[in-house]
Amino acid sequence: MAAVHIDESTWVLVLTGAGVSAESGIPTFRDANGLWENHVIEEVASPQGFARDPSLVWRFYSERRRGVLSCTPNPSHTALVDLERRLGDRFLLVTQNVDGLHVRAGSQRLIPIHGTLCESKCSGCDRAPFVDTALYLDTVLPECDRCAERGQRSLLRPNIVWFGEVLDSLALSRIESFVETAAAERLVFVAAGTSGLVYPAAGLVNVARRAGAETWLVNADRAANASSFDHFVEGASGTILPSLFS
Ligand code: BV8
Repeated sequence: MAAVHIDESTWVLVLTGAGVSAESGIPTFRDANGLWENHVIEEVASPQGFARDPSLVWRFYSERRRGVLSCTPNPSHTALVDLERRLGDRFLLVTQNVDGLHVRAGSQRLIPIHGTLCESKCSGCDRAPFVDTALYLDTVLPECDRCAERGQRSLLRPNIVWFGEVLDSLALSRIESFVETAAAERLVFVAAGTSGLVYPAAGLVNVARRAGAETWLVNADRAANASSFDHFVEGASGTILPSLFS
């Protein structure tokens, strides 16, 4: 099988999507055909959806919290931890996944660009997001105690970047500076387990290409942006990633 050549001048930027958690038993968005309980996910995973029916949105995220808490990392995740330990500062992992499995596998040089499922934050104040594995399945929804101290009422929300919300600018600039530094030597970009449909994540391959990167797609099928990659390795990431890097 094709292998990504790694030497002392190689920097590796990895982007993962729901496909790398599929072998841990977490259904991908494509598996669900973009639906949940017959709701279009983009509508539930949006500020408008939360404003319209916060109980429904909390049910959606609470059921996913319950799901991920019973799952464990798979060889896709551990392969990326091994690569990080081998490359150190010359490695960066950007994930679209909110399931926390990369952290549980041991990844440290990690940017969760779409947030973290088992964290909550306030929809009304700028308190920092906090770990929260509670399930909110009934109509009594969690409220911010800090806002309450000020006599205000604000609902807590999952610490997730919803459709229509901008990504954290600090995260994006951290990615850009990694690409810029790496481009001075040799940059390899690998996207794994992603359909290449959601932006700006799906555009990362073009950012890497403009910096002269060698680009690889590891996916069970041809992603929407597959033509932007130099190499396409078709199959399960849990099988491919452990032996992809020479
Ligand atoms: C933004 C958290 C600027 C939620 C997620 C209209 C209005 C507003 C915005 C837009 C609009 N139209 C378009 C946009 C932009 C929008 C977008 O891209 N929409 C898409 C649907 C067209 N993007 C945004 O809104 C982003 N923000 O643009 O801000 C802005 C602001 C206002 C107005 C305009 C612009 C925010 C995007 C972040 C959304 N949040 N996650 C949650 O998780 O609940 S996205 C969510 O869906 C995931 O995080 C993930 O990113 C995405 C699903 O993608 P994948 O991870 O790729 O998963 P998928 O199931 O699709 O694919 C899995 C793949 O794995 C498959 O190809 C499969 O074959 C493969 N696979 C399966 N098993 C395996 C495997 N591969 C290997 N091995 C296996 N074993």
